[in-house]
Amino acid sequence: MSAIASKTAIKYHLNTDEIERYRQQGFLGPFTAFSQEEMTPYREIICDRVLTTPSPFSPYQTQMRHLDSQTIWQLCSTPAIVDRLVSLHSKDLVVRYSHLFDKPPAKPGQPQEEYPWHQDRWHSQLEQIESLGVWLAITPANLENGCVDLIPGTHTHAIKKVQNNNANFSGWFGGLCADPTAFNEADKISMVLQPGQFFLFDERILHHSNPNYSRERRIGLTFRATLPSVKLERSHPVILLSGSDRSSVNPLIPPPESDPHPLEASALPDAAHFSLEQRISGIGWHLAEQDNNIGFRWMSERRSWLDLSWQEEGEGRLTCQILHAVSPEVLQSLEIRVCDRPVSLSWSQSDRFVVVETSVTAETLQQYQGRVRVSFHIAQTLRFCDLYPDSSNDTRELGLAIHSVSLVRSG
Ligand SMILES: O=C(O)CCC(=O)C(=O)O
Repeated sequence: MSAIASKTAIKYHLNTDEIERYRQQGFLGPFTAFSQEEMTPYREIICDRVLTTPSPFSPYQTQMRHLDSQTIWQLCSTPAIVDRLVSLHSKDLVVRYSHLFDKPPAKPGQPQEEYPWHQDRWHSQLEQIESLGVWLAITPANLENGCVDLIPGTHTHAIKKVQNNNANFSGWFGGLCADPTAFNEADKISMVLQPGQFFLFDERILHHSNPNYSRERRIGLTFRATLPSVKLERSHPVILLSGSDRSSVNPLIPPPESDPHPLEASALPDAAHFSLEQRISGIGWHLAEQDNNIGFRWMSERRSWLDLSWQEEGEGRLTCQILHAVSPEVLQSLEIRVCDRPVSLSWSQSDRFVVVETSVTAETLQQYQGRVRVSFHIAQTLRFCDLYPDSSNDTRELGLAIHSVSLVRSG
């Protein structure tokens, strides 16, 4: 792998006033990287092929997609963004993280997706802040659909975080938000953006976004660029954005050359026996793990699903082996749906597993033509670090750990 990114002359310099403003405010923009027309095909690929497929490097389909989607990489590496990052920071830069913030329209009677006031430093273990943030609008981002709000100047100091049980606050923040007495919300600047526009921000800036009160989803791509010599806390690979990497402290991989594809029904794993350590076509799962040679995946969400190939006719018998549950209550709350229809479960215990079984009608199984979707629904996810504060630093949201799913013809 070449440790030198191909590069032409810098075209989109920031001037000294802009650099000074960035240093003082902790953010800068909006700038335009793409026209709205140019964004249309990018948005389609993101919605159809990226947000519908699992991320090979994260339990969340929204994260680290610059590593497996050429479209996401093209957006991150466009000169209008890279040149400005370079003129702010350094000519040697890698991308260490990306996240598609896909905010659905708020539904009446359900918690609304609001990102509380926070500093990204909370999530980052980097010793020094050597990290630049970019937020690029994939759809419009405005006051109605919850664009990002920022408080100028808050990047210079750490703001205390406090517990907040506001049901609207996104699970990404573990019930925490910035101490509301530590800043004045009236100072906020709202980043209203058209698709293709972006802003730059310091990872420590205090920011937030409201629920989406429009009828369309609001999608933004955010990523972090850092110096190649910053050793990352996780062993994720990085991709060179600009300049060269002489330090080799992180695994360096080349940019992706294609986009992921949801599997065709014929390419899906056979429903007769699917072990969750295999590549999964589905959403809401942590990366595969092993416990005493038994492969499994934890559910990362309250609804996790997978698709399997079903070429049979007639009724089927579905069996699922559950290896662990984050709590007995979470296990008891399990509902399974097959092709979006609830099924009634019978429960038993084998030596290692809790086994749930059900029969599924032929009509249900024929619904998706060759594909059967099995979805697991639980009342909540929990974190071991909250359940066992003295003995666990596992901060992942967890539900059930599933070992296998099997669907065979029964009639
Ligand atoms: O997209 C949003 O609404 C929030 C973004 C955010 O919190 C972040 O990029 O850290």
